[in-house]
Amino acid sequence: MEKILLDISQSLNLAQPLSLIDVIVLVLILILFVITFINVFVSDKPEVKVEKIEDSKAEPLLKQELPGTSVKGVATPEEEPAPKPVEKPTPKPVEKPSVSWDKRLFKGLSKTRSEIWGKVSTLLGAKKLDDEVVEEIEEILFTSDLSPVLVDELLEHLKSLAGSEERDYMQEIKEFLKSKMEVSQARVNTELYKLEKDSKVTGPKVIMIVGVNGAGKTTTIGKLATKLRSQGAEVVVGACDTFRAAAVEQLEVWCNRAGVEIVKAGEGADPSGVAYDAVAKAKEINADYCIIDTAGRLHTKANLMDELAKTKKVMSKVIPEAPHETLLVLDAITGQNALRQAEEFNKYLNLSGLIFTKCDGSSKAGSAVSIVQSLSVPIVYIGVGEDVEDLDVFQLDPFLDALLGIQA
Ligand SMILES: Nc1nc2c(ncn2[C@@H]2O[C@H](COP(=O)(O)OP(=O)(O)OP(=O)(O)O)[C@@H](O)[C@H]2O)c(=O)[nH]1
Ligand SMILES: [Mg+2]
Repeated sequence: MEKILLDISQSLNLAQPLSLIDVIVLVLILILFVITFINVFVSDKPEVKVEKIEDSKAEPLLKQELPGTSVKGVATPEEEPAPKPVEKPTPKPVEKPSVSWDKRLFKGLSKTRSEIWGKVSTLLGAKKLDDEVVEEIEEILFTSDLSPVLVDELLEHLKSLAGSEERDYMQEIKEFLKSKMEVSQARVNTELYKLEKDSKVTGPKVIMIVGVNGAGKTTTIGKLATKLRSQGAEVVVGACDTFRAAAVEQLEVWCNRAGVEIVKAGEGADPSGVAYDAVAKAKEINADYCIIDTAGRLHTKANLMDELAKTKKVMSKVIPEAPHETLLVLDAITGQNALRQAEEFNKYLNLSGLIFTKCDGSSKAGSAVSIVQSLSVPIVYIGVGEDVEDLDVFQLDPFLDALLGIQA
């Protein structure tokens, strides 16, 4: 060993021969050097690959790839603001309904039927109609969204029937409610509202849709446009909710799916101008329908209600009778407050009809009777869900049968 060390020292021309400790220290230094080299140059760090996106393609790429995926194609925050989250659910394509309208209506009204009218029916069927039973029925009916005046009237009516020959009380209740609505319902221009293949209207019929925020205006317009288009009608939709960009996007999705034309403007544009252009477009192409979407608003905000009245008025400059129909969308879940909304909208816009949406879920639907009766404005469409097929023309008898659980 000593000989080898002496030889190495001589061949390196060292002044002193290497000791064993010198060699160990040298070997350790060499190992340290090798480890450092491997760490710095050979380790496989993840590769960050940023591809530049063409301006016009930036948005779709960002939308598709941002949520927790690779960094491919991500622009810096300074260059590109993060896309706004899509607020509204994407509508489903129109399919042949697998469930009939009658069944949808019956299912939609199932909650109010079981919580209100089913209980009333049980009480009326099982016991004699004495004061105690009337009191129990009264308690239930006060949660039905029928106005207190109507509840009192109905109870008086039931009491007047007690003691006489055997009665079908649920049928009596139906006749009572029907009597409160049928005069107004008879005013519906059935030709215009029929959703049937052969119901062709002549010239553009302009339908203005109004209501408080979130009542279901845009969704209803999407469903209507889809249904009308699928019958071959030419439809133009006016996107007059210029308050939010997302509102136009939401309507555009529906219109693209339905294959109908949309007239729109940028965020913050004058809604009256859009309404004017939409009606003008409908006239120019001789469309069958022009449906005007509007921004939701509180019925108590006078300036916003005035703006709506202005939008309504401006359309008559293109077609003197336009809008032919001004329809208020009411969320049935709103209950008795819906009557206040309807009164205010009617004051500003002289409504020609109502659309009752969200009659499924937790709605009591009883407010429909009070509103139709006190405003003398009929319900023209009813919505019982989010699908296109969950909207149909309102018909009094099937509605009351489904509400009360009467087998037609
Ligand atoms: N369950 C149920 N949901 C509905 C019905 N109609 C509409 N909706 C839902 O209600 C929500 C609001 O609907 P929109 O059509 O955006 O309401 P809007 O009145 O246009 O709202 P704003 O434009 O914000 O005033 C959406 O999630 C719809 O899918 C219905 O009949 N039943
Ligand atoms: Mg809307």
